[in-house]
Formats: sequence, C-alpha cells, structure tokens
Amino acid sequence: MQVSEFKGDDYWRDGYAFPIDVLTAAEAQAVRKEVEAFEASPPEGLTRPLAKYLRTNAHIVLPTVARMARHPQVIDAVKKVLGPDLLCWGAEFFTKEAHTNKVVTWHQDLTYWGLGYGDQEVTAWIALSPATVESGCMKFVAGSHKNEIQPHVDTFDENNLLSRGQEMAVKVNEEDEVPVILMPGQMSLHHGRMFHASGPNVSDDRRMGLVIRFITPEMKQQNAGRDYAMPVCGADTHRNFEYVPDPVSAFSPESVALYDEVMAEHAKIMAQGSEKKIAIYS
Ligand SMILES: O=C(O)CCC(=O)C(=O)O
Repeated sequence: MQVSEFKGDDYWRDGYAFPIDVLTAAEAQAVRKEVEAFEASPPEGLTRPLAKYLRTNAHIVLPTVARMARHPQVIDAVKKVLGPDLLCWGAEFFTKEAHTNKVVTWHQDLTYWGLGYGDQEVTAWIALSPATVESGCMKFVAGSHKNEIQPHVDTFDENNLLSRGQEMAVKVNEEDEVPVILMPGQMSLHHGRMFHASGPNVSDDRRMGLVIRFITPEMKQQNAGRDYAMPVCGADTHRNFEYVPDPVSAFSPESVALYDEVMAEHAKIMAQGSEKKIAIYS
C-alpha cells in the first residue's frame, strides 16, 4: 500500500502494518549496493569488524542510514503511529546469507532495551532484497502487542541472529503466524511488544533488511545513566537522550569514536541479567 493509504488505527489493532511502499526499487538497490561495497572492501580505521557496525547502531557511522531514518515516506508512515515528534534510537542491517540456517527466535523487542515496556516505540523494517517465506521473512502474531512482556530465556545459540539468542518461553501456534512478505523498497512496522521471529534462508539470494527503531522523546533509558538518540523530526521537550549527530562521511574518525562511546553504554544495558558477554556489543 501507499503511505497515503496506511491507517495508523490498523497498526494499533494488529501491532503491525505492512507492506508499505517507502523506497523505489532503485533506492533500495542503491542502499544494498553501498553496504555490499563496504563488505567487499572494509574501510580502514575501524576499531571492530565491519559486521558489528552494520549489525547495530549503523546510523552513527553511515550517512545513508541516517538519511533513511529521515526519509519522507518512512517518516510519514511512522508519524501516523507515534505522532510528530520522533527520535531514531537504533538502526541495523538484519542480513541472512543465502542457504543458511540463521534464524530469529520468538521474542519481544522491548524486553532488553531498558526503555520500559510502553507504546512509544516502533520498528521500521525496510526490505533491501525480497523477504519471502523462502528467504526467512519475519513472522508476526496479530494482536500480540496487547500482551505484557513474556518471560524470555537466553539460549546463545550460534544460529540465532539475536544478541543473546533470546527466546520467549511461550509457545506460538503455527496457525497464528503471519508471514511478513516484502519486496525491495517495502516496509513493515511493528510494535515493541509484538511476538515475532523469522526462519532460515533457503533461497539463492541473501535476505537483507534495514531496521530502524523510532521512539518518541518521552521514552527514557531505565537501565543506565545515559542513552543516545538521533533527532529525526518535531520537537523534544524532554531531552532524555544525548543527541547523536549525523555522520559527515562514512566511518569518519569522529563517528567511529562516538560509536565506541555509544556501544560501551549499550553493552551495559543489553548485558543486564545475562550470564555471558553479548558478542555483538563487544
Ligand atoms: O530480521 C529479522 O529476521 C528479525 C528482525 C527483528 O527481530 C526486529 O527487527 O526486531
């Protein structure tokens, strides 16, 4: 559907909305190409492997990702859900290589973020390649955002793409699963308490999604003294987050240094309650 056809009410009923057309296929392809060029030839001066920058907080080091977080079509849709005042709290690439067993187990995003369990957060998942049942698209359970946060267990399974292999200790019935099929340039939105997961990629192409986490300024980090966000639109009368500036160029020395600072704080937040080190934050 076009952004103009998207009704925020449907999101609040189901806890998700898709497919919403936000980028042209050419725009999606350009983002994919840029990321793949960095993967083929990682820039110098990085303090950690390239994959880690892509896997979390990519908006801090990649101008394209910061630009996507302010893309007019993306913002128009997110505003229909959260209102006019928006911050970007995180952005990452969720990539599953062709013919791999990597999965994402059932979970609710807000469980580990330290931002509380409220309604002022939405995830935008933008397809950069076809997200199909074959390639391991996400699966949602309609209305599951109306539940409280369920108990989760850490599995640290190496085939699980989540930071600690977290898994809801609640069984989801197969007949309740809604596959989130998206073509390049299409977006889904989901609530932070949505039950969601994704299966392996048995297709011939890698499955790539650019995932942007939007919050309203009322949100507040509860598990650490400070947290960071990038202002996107509207006003912020709360100033609960330290502002992350747009990177001036890809992996500029300043943005790499800021990245390290943010990750040090996020590592503490994400590690709360975990018995092991969380690999993607190290
Ligand atoms: O990309 C996936 O398969 C899972 C993504 C996810 O869990 C999320 O964006 O919250």
